[in-house]
Amino acid sequence: MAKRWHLLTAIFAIVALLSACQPVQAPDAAGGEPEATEAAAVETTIPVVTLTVSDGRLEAPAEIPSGIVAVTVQGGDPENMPELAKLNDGVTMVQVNEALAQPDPMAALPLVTLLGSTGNSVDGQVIYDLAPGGYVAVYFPAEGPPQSTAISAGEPSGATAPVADVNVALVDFNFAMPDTISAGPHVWQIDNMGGQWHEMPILKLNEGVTVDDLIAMMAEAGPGGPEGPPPFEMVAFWSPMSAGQRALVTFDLPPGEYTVLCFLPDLNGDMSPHLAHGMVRTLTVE
Ligand SMILES: [Cu+2]
Repeated sequence: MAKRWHLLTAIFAIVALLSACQPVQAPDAAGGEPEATEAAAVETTIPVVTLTVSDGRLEAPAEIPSGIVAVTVQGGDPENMPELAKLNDGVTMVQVNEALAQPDPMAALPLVTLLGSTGNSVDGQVIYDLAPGGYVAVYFPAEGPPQSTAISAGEPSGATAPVADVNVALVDFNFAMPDTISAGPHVWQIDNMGGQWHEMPILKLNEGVTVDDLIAMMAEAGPGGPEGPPPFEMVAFWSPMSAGQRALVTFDLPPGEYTVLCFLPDLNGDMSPHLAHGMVRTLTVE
């Protein structure tokens, strides 16, 4: 099959935007002093926002809470999920839609802040701490133009985020994370503490394939990346996330030895994939 494998294709391309100038998400407005008037034992349930792909069409609610929110996707392909992004200050949906209509939808990247997402979470959810304001859900169907839906985040949910037991910091250019974790479900907290965008595919390389092989294949490929069957199995995937963003997701990885790396181009530098700058490491699940 001619499917491109390094995921820098249109889907993630949108995302590819920019990096350098992503605003850091606003400080957690909902995280201050709890309302002390009610019984402290009452915990607010995390509201669930559902993005739906039905017959190739993206649907999303127009209004959602800000603060701690779970986002889930119904329908669609785990390897081609709708992505949620925040509109950068002053950016309008008209501008985003005009950019998405360009031959290269990468044109939308400077306009938004990518939140990152996955099709591999145990519960089908990703938890974010959303600043109030305008967001866009974007979906790149297998055929036809990109689709977008405007979403406005209003009053804080008042919910509290779960406590993570695996912490990953994405930096330029590495993953600060444990070398070894136990098998079974873990709540991962993913923070992009770098200066540009990063992603986190978790791969099982095919027998005999090395990271240097991947770097060479990407260097030889044309725009859009290598074609053909990937020389690895994608065990889990965290999609491109802008600098300053945080999310929580529950992964349940089977025991094994995995390669964690970032294929995204160095937008602030020579455009070579981050793994070529050393953004690759091994994760053992036992
Ligand atoms: Cu990266």
